[in-house]
Amino acid sequence: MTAKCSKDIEKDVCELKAMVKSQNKRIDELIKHIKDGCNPEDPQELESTLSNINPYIECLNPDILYHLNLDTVTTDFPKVFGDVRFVCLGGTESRMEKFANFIMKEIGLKMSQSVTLKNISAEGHRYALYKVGPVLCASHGIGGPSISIVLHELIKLVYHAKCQDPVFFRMGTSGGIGVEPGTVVITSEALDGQLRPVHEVVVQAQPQLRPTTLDQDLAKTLKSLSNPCGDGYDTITGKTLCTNDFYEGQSRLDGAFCDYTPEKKMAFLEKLSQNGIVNIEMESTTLASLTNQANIRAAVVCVTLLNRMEGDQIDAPPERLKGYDTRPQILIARYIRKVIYGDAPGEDSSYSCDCSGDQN
Ligand code: R2B
Ligand code: URA
Repeated sequence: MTAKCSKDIEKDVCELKAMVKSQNKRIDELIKHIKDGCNPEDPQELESTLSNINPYIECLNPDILYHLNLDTVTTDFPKVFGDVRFVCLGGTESRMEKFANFIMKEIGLKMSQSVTLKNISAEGHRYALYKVGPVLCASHGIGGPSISIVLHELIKLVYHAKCQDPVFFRMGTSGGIGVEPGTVVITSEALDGQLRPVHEVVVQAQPQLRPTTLDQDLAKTLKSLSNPCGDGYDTITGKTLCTNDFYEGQSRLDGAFCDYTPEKKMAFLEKLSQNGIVNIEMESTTLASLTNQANIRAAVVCVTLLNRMEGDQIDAPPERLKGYDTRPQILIARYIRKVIYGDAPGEDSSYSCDCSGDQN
């Protein structure tokens, strides 16, 4: 080994030691700050705070969370995931990887520069999953069926891990109804394609209608963390229409098929607006109903990419779309910091990312 080489190794070891020391210090602080979290004395003794969970799960050993590439025998869930307090979901893998790196900085966790965050579910080849201290970041794909599968498995994950009162968020994109593109919408009520506040699940050939109740206090707290003057864009609360299709389901004129007139399209959007609907997306009813069923607090925060009253195509320049994409993430990061550290609104660092502008 040359002198230069051993010097380099010494430097790396030094850097790693410093990094581990600072991380340990931060983790100690986090544990201290997390108010209603796990009992640090004995996390294994806690009970899950979830309700209505499938009783047959107890008979599974292992329980295989197939799409997340995890199972309860090879992973000690309470040990690995027991500290999770926030589960953040977004459409694409790359958005969630960027959010994971962003939230790591926001909550003050550090990693060596030569290390990258690991996608825990990479081998499942379906969804991405990152863990950053008390924050789990997962991708959910497009539409109800896709988010439903990952939610079943994430809910089982936090159940097996005995996480204490985890909060779930969807951070996404949407089409606005009569609002300025770039507006952030916190969903007050999620309605399905027939404008009902339900999520229809067909079980053994029978349709079941499940309520899409979202936590109103959580929505209010999120709203209170917005800062329209400082942010430079509006954050509003309103109803969200959740459809099973991006084109005909959202009354677009630019799908492969369209059997209605432009007048009918506009009449439908007007009807939505009159019902208090301010945006349209594709996952909110599923997220709301599954979390509601498990007694999990949840919120949906989506940025609008366009005003559907003015068109159907998403034609904003990529740079602008990239900026829009970060807005829900900034709000959710403020919430997480507030819960962990008690930050006052507006104390966060702003998020500028060099990301590739994924949408959904
Ligand atoms: C918003 O954007 C996606 C469609 O482009 C969908 O996942 C959604 O809800
Ligand atoms: N996502 C949707 O579902 N609809 C839009 O118009 C934009 C994003």
